[in-house]
Amino acid sequence: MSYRTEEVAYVQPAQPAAAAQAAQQQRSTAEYRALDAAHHIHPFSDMGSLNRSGSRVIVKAQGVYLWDSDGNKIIDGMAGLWCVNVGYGRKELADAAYRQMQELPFYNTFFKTTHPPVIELSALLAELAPEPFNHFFYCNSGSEGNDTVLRIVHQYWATQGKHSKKFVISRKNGYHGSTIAGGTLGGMGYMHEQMPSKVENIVHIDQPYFFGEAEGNLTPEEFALARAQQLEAKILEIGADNVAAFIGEPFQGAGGVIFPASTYWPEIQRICRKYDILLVADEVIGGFGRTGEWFAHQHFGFEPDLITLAKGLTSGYVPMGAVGLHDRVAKAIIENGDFNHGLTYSGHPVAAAVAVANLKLLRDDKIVERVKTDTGPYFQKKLRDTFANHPIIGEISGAGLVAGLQLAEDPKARKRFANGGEVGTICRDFCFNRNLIMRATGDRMLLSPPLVINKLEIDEIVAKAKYAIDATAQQLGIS
Ligand code: PXG
Repeated sequence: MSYRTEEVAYVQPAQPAAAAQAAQQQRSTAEYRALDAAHHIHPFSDMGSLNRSGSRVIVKAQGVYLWDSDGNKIIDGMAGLWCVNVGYGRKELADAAYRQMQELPFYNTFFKTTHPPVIELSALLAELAPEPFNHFFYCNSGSEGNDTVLRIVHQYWATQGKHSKKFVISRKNGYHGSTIAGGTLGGMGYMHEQMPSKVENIVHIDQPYFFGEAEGNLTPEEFALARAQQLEAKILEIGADNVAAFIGEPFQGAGGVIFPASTYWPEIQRICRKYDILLVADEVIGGFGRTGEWFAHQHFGFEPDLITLAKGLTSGYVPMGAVGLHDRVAKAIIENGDFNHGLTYSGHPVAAAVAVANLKLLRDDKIVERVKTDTGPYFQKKLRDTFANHPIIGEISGAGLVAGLQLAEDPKARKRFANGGEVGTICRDFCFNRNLIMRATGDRMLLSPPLVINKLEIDEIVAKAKYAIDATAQQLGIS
């Protein structure tokens, strides 16, 4: 029996029948596609090619399943875009939004005003986050969260009289969003190439990607330590008096679910403390239960000075981002006059009300706890058992309900495919045909399902992933 039982109140009853769904739909798939192609520019897309092939039109969702406009039922192995932690169709969140829209749909938090939802949310976050995080600044996305991080870091060092601390060190193949600041912080070359300009004073060190980048006979622990020590070398190169912060995702999400060995983060923390540099954990994907801990930095055992939050904060039901400030940073910001940063929708009441309902579900339904003790270990074991000695799987990374599957030409020799991106796309297309959403990033296949997933649904995802990876190997002539 699944723990996500029938008493859960969904917004809409399931209607898997294609005919029933078609009756509800406003337009045919062909009409949707034509209008979409005519008027909608998608993010991160080659629109010419997409318009020729046509988008998949998703029309509704419930639990861990999506339905497209042709009535196909699809299992969502990516929780939307790493965000629908409580699963789709939770009435509690819809009710919270509806009530709040009637009561107070909007008021700002500038000019000496506040409102109950943002107060409740801040108090609840302080309760759920580790002890030194008691203050939160709000925005609308993870990208804006990281822009805000840069503003707070800068203001913090100004209050300390250390005006030369301007450099922020980040990592290649990290992802921190797509605003100019987020994109500069991220280490994605293909994004940098298309930016009109970059934010000044941001530099990158190498990522702790053992499978792809370790040379010689280094163990994962030795390699992770060496990669962490690149931070020290970079600080010494720039001069500690000029370095303000280091930012990293506890595990890289969009970069391929890259989990550093246990030696990495303690060393990063040691270096940051030694040279008096703020340590920022971008928890946009890792936060709110993904690894089985409330925050991914707790999984890796380190204490950041700032945390960036978004996605799972509202389970994606409405947009919201935030930055959590360690007490010592918060104190400096609070006690030193104006902080000239804010957005119209900072602490938006509807988003805040939805976030509160979402966080209470994660806590009171013991969703995060179950990821840690039950479904997370089950998912990890199932994947590792299923793909042990698979001819094209080189490693499985992850913890809790997030995993990366490395496609490899020769797994034992850690030899990647020369055309890894193409192999990933082949595999992704097989998933698509089996109605599984599994993301391909280059030659790594990624899974990050809703945290309410039950064991039967995990079995379904893993079986479909196995089919897709077997089919990929077969197409490549590898067995
Ligand atoms: N930080 C991290 C760690 C992220 O993963 C952002 C910041 C930016 O958040 P917003 O809300 O501004 O998008 C993200 C976003 C992918 C993918 O393909 C990942 C993200 C966004 C879009 C696509 O894996 N992560």
